[in-house]
Amino acid sequence: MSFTRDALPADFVIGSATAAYQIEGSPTAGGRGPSIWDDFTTVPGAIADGSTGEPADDHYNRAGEDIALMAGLGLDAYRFSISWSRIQPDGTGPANAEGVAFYRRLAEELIAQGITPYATLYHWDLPSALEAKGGWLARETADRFAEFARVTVEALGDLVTHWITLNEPWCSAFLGYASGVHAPGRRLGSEASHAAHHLLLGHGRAVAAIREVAPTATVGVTLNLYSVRAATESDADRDAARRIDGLQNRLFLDPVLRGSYPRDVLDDLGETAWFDEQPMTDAVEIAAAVDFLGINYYSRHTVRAGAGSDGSLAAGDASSNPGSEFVEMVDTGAPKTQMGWEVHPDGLLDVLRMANALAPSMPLYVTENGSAYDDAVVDGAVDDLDRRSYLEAHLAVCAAAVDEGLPLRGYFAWSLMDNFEWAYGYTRRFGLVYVDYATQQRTVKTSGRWLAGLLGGSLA
Ligand code: IFM
Repeated sequence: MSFTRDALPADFVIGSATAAYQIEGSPTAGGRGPSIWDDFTTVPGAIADGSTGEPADDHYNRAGEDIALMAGLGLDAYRFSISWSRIQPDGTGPANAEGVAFYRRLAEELIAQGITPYATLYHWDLPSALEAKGGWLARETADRFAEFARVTVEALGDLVTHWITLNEPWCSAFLGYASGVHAPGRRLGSEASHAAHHLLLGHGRAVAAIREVAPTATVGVTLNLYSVRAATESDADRDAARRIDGLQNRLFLDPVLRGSYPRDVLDDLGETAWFDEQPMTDAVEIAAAVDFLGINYYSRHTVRAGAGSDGSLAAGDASSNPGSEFVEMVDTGAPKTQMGWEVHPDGLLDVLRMANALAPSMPLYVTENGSAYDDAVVDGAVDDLDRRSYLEAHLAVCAAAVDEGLPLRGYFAWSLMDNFEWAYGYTRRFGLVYVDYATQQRTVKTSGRWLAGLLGGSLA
């Protein structure tokens, strides 16, 4: 296979993505307040290698060098996230000037290099002060998020015109509040769906706030979607697929794009009554018109009904799929990345079609797609052929999607550089650029060199 850029429209955006906590380091610099990830990383056993987000990639001090790398790669755009607690150290109030200054310098330098900034407002790092008040289980947090969106767009909206409210609210809600494998580490089972609702309400209110402050801004939200299929045609396995598709995809797609929750999923969760008690106007707010949908796609789920699907299993409180704990992921034997995630490029087409079926003219972006492999520097080079193939195969699917008529407008590789992979710490590398954490030396991997070749970049 040899993919070339002319397989995609000339205005198709190709960039890379990162997130604040995963790359910035410097957790107290410039008046930054603590976030739930600063707290969670101190919990014994929470992070595989006992690490924290300090120093990560020391990007807070090396942003100029990293933007030069992006320019060398030939990227059209860069998707980064804004640390809420750099802007509002306590999660509320006026913008912290030093935090704003950091992101203004970043955006100015990107623009100077011809790279369009795409900013995500919430990539999982809730200010600790808000978690102390209930975090995303508290309805009030939706208002705090809208306030954060407002002050941030007021401060940066002359430079940044592309905004993403939330990144992967499924992870924030269910990894954070159901299984507790992510911050804030709470294990509440189905009650995590209340966090999902408040995240979505926050999204809707943030969209409204951004529209007031910056009426011409382009605003979207990013969901992590999966291609889900049943292992067999049995009723039980098909029901397992319905449940996981429901929790992962429809619980988020439906309210954002159609203005209502899927009842079957609320029933699976045992939360229909709670959702029915919420103000009717919430649905309207959550369905605030967006300009695009961001989709993070990594893998496919093949599922079956495991032991306990007959109801004999007591509801577990530490599953990321509350109410459907008995559903098992099936190993199809297909190649996997170091995360254990099956490599299945065609699943990207499935999720693009899924979103398009719900909102036919909605512009779509792949806001993340990438792979972790156990990279090593050998003679000054990182020959990550698996990642290069993964990237090439998924870009080829993007071209097929565009050819099919899907309104796919761009693709962001996860990630620009190796970084703090949440509960896995630094044990998983997703970057196009290798980072030696001891020296902070960056080495562009073969995958990055391949992308630079595609994009006409000029690497040293
Ligand atoms: O590193 C994460 C990112 O923060 C969100 N999406 C998935 C990536 C890989 O796990």
